[in-house]
Amino acid sequence: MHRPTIALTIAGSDPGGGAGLQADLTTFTRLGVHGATAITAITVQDTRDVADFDVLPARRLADQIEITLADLPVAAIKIGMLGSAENVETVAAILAAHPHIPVVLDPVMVAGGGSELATRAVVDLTRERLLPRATVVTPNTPEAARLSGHDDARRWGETLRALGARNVLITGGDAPADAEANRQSLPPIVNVLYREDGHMRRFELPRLPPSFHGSGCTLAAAIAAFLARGRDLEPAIIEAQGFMTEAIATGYAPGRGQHVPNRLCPQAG
Ligand code: PXL
Repeated sequence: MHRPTIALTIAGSDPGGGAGLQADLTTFTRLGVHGATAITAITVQDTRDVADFDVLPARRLADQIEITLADLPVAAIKIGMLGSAENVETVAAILAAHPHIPVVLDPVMVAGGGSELATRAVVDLTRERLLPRATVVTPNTPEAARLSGHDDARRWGETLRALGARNVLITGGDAPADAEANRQSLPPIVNVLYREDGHMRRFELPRLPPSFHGSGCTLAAAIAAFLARGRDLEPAIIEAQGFMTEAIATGYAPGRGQHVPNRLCPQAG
């Protein structure tokens, strides 16, 4: 009996299928990985913005993760929106009992449309309790600033590593406000990896359209999928970025608002 590799996402639901849990699951599936899911929050949003969300009680989140880890051989975990300080604490406590599973931490703070998805307490506890457990943390630039507590972009990587993250991938996809008009002349996205051996590596990707939704989730989920499939971190990042490049190039707007990466794209690792 063939059993595919399994990855678990711990994330919030986006009913439109662009971001969050749905982005993770479609990415896992596209990359040949069976996706298990633990829901942290139920957002009410369309492709323009988040209207509201409910956070699941921490006990119910713990139940989902524990029953899954007791049953399935989960080879990697991706963490997205957690929704409450209690949920952060709960996930940290469970992960402490599973020290060998690689963890991709996407420190979700703000939705593509601008709504806040994390309180200050969530950010503070994520820094304290989850950063030290992450195989890699994948903040975009505003998230890197908030997590590291300062605005000096040259020191974000080193600060986050000093706070305990083994590897830090700072993603540069946040488009400037006038990006739509100037898309052709914009520089590429630069992602920077700060590695646990102290070295740094820059990656360039084609620029996104300005109003993109679910790209952070998709990249982090793709890294988790390749880690689950046994890649080392850097090859996993490179393959995940290759997948993203294709998904962005063929991205589409499924509704009246933002674009989403095309996770159905034909090329996949
Ligand atoms: O893209 C960040 C994100 C993560 N998780 C959920 C979201 C969003 C953005 O909207 O809704 C559930």
